[in-house]
Amino acid sequence: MLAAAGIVALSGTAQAAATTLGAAAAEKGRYFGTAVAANRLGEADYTATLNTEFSSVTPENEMKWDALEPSRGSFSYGSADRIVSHAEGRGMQVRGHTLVWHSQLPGWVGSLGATDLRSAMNNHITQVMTHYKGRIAAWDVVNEAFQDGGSGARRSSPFQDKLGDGFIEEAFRTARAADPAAQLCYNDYNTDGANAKSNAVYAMVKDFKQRGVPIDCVGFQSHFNAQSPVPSDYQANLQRFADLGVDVQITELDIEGSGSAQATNYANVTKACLAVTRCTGITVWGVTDKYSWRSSGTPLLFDGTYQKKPAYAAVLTALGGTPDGGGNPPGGGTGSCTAAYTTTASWPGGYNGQVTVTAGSAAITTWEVPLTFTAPQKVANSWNGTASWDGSGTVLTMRPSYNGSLAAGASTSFGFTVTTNGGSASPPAVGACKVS
Ligand code: G2I
Repeated sequence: MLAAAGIVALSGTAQAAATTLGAAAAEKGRYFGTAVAANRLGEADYTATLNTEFSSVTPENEMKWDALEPSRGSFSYGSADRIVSHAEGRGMQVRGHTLVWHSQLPGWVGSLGATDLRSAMNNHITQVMTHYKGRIAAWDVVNEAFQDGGSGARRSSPFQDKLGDGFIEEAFRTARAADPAAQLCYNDYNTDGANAKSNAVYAMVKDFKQRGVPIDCVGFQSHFNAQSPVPSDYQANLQRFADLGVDVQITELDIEGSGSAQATNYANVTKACLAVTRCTGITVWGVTDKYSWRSSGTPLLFDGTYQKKPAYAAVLTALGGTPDGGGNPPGGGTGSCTAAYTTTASWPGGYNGQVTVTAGSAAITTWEVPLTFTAPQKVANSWNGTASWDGSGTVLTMRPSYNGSLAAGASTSFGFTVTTNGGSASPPAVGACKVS
């Protein structure tokens, strides 16, 4: 039944360009993520933008040591769990950030002697990774362990100072044992071009690969501004790491500035990732300028009122998508469409729904249909469309997953499976089909 519904033929042959960052990145085999703060998830515009545009999340502060293990052996997962469940409910992946870092470290860690510190570090990694086992795509196992400047030396930290250089290797080995399914990353800043610091990280990764120390990926934070611009060898630097046999990811991208200068920088970073086969995804360090850790530099893709900035359009275009002109909701398409709903199967506790989208008297290139579900219903699965949820988690907007073109009068269908979740089995309210 599902298989039959999944192969409904689409008319037309041209591929409709994706209209969101996540969908456009997916067409390139990559994710597009953002840092998320748990205490903003109640803000409707924040969550709507998150749910519509992004396919991966990184908790901005909620998985740091001070948040998760504020006192020794006592773990508090509440805020981090909220982000992980939000992501899982919407098919987004999660980057875990971060297990071992000199900053946001509770005071008790720094006062331990070497033996206790070693066991506290390994215990922290094991407990946290076990709590989230199988649910985190990639972990920043060790963050920012190297000094800035020309020395290429390790940064002083309780771990470095008391356990020596071997702490990084030990952390990665412990991490692999705790969740073998998670990608294990080393993450740092000012390593975005070739320099003494990135050369030192490169040497470490090369050594790890040669000796079989488990490492799968290197994160390039990519915090840029006038003093720290996008390096001209950005792509080459990503490539040399990838050539060591690790994935590379852009993990905390933000670029201070505005207008076309900012847009050009963002486009260049995006193109660099696309040009490196093993660059598997991009994460920007926040949804909106107003909550950025450096908001005065307006470094993100959405402004303080969640309007798309020129940088947004530049990234979307670089990913092969089509900006909708900055409006929200999108508009400006020509032609018209209608949407007709049928329940194709039902059983105690669930039903399958199907919506047929039909173009009006002119050909259309893409469409969207909003569906409002009755809480606590959940959409377990959908096919033949790209689903995005609004902030409240009740309105699902379906768009074409691949080819949105319909000739005049032609139809296509998408479908979904709903679980009633103990509530009513009423079908969704189907909003107007819109050409976008
Ligand atoms: O500094 C930018 C990033 C550099 N790489 C590692 C990232 O983890 C780091 O993120 C920032 C967060 O964006 C900030 O939000 O890390 C900062 C801490 O080092 C975060 O700032 C902290 C403030 O220092 C705290 O006072 C505040 O309570 O954010 C906390 C939560 O808002």
